[in-house]
Amino acid sequence: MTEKPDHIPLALSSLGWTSFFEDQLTSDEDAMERLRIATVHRSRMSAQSPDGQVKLALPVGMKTTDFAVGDWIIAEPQTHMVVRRLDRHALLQRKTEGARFPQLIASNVDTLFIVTSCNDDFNPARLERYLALANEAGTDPVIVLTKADKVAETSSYVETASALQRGLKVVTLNAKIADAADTLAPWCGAGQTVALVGSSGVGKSTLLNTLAAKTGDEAQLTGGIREDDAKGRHTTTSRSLHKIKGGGWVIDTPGIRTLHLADMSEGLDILFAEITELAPNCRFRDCTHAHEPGCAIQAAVSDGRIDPARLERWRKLQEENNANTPDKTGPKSNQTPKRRGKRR
Ligand SMILES: Nc1nc2c(ncn2[C@@H]2O[C@H](COP(=O)(O)OP(=O)(O)OP(=O)(O)O)[C@@H](O)[C@H]2O)c(=O)[nH]1
Ligand SMILES: [Mg+2]
Ligand SMILES: [Zn+2]
Repeated sequence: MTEKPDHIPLALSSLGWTSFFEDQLTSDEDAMERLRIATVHRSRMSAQSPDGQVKLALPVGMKTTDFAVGDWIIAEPQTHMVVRRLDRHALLQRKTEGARFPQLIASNVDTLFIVTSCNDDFNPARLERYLALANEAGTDPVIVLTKADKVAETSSYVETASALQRGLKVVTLNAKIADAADTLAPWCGAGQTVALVGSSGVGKSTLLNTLAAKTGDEAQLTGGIREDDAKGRHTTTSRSLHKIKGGGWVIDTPGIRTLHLADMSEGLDILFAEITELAPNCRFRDCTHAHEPGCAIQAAVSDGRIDPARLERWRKLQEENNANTPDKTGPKSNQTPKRRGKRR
């Protein structure tokens, strides 16, 4: 992206700066630049300032992997040398196969647009993983169903998606046309930051180009999908922050093949609220809701208040999350003998 000579300087607040960040500054940092990370590559980073994009310099000892797109940093005004990163109010991160540290997806995100299409990509169990991610980070999830123009009706998709979490917002759109920006406008106001996540080929970059009104050389690359299974080709390979036309900021991300769960127990509790809320009524505090007597969840399954398929998915995600989450409090929890006690 090049800096335009005729740009209008954006106020810091419209870039997402709030008192949460201002309060972190010490008095001698007042003269520093406040910048927002716009791109992170292996050996270079750029940031958005109220006056346009700048290239950042990194001091010895700081690594680009410590930064997420969306982070706020302070830097030396002349050299754009990073001084430090400010605390984040929300961080989207995920465990990747074999890696020691989680991969940082985006930070300081207000709303997570979980993008899927009205085709074979649509998968409730997969969407639940993204919902856990959003919940854990403290961002508001919205399910965005693209390619609504390719199907006769979208109501069955909307109905299934809406049932995945209490109060969940679901929208349908054609990512290629300007109407899509109107549909998403409630989450894209000045100072707001949204991020686009989902499988490859669902239309994240197409939607970004529509939201940011980017065409030609400025546009994010978009790619085709395979006809037989609707899978995309991993066109986008890095994360980047872009200005929404007449509004806030949007972060494009590469398509995710499999979102593994780790450190997401709170996110799962919010996602499966109907189970979380009933669990204290089970006779045993560590009830697995599988075969124990006096299980409130099994009772709710029997009388139709809880969908048995949901309980199965809850179990699978809990097990995966537990297996991937190191026990920070001491010895491995599965090696510690657990005392099964009556609650009352
Ligand atoms: N008809 C129709 N096509 C769409 C829509 N959204 C995206 N497409 C097409 O779907 C293909 C994939 O779109 P991309 O925007 O590259 O998908 P992506 O999610 O960014 O994919 P990755 O970068 O690989 O993760 C392109 O051919 C788009 O033109 C839509 O709402 N309707
Ligand atoms: Mg893309
Ligand atoms: Zn139970």
